[in-house]
Amino acid sequence: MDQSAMLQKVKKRLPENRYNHVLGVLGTAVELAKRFNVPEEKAQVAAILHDVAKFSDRQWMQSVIISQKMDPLLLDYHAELWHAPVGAYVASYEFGVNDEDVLNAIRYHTTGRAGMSDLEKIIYVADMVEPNRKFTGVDELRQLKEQGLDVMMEACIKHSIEFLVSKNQPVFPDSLKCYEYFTKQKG
Ligand code: DGI
Ligand code: FE
Ligand code: FE
Ligand code: FE
Repeated sequence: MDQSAMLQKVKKRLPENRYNHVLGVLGTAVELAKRFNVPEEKAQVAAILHDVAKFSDRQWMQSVIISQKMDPLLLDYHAELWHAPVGAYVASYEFGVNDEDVLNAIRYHTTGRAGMSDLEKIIYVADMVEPNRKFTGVDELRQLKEQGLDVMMEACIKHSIEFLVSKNQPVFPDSLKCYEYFTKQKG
């Protein structure tokens, strides 16, 4: 499927503000892909599809997690996390995506994980800093692109974990392992 067909199909599945977020992620991901030498086309497909399952039925997502043998721990955590791995499944089965790096970028865009590829990092940070995002501190995160993709990714995962902790929310282990991965490198 070509990218304009993908965009049309995604548009039909999402409310207008969520579709605008997808377009924001697309623009930011392309910019970061150019800057950090990641194939633009992979960044485009991952960005277009990253939230494809955001409005999927909860019961259905639960059944996909079980039938596809995804991490069962997901079911013990907030259902908001499910659209990322289920989105990778939809990208594969409904959109014909078979590039494993693109699928991983969709799969881990909400939690992050240890040992992310550059494409995974780009989608994670683009999701967080795209132009429609307005939270306190987002401009500082945007500026970190000048200091490199790892600096930007580390700051973004740290911000996400701090936000969850401040709201007394549980943090999914992949997010903690992602944080640990970056901080450990520096000893
Ligand atoms: O889908 P988006 O809104 O564009 O963004 P997202 O996929 O990064 O995150 C969706 C939500 O998931 C967001 O409100 C924060 C939440 N979230 C991310 N990581 C964790 C989490 N919630 C819990 N409980 N634990 C996590 O580790
Ligand atoms: Fe998402
Ligand atoms: Fe995110
Ligand atoms: Fe998103």
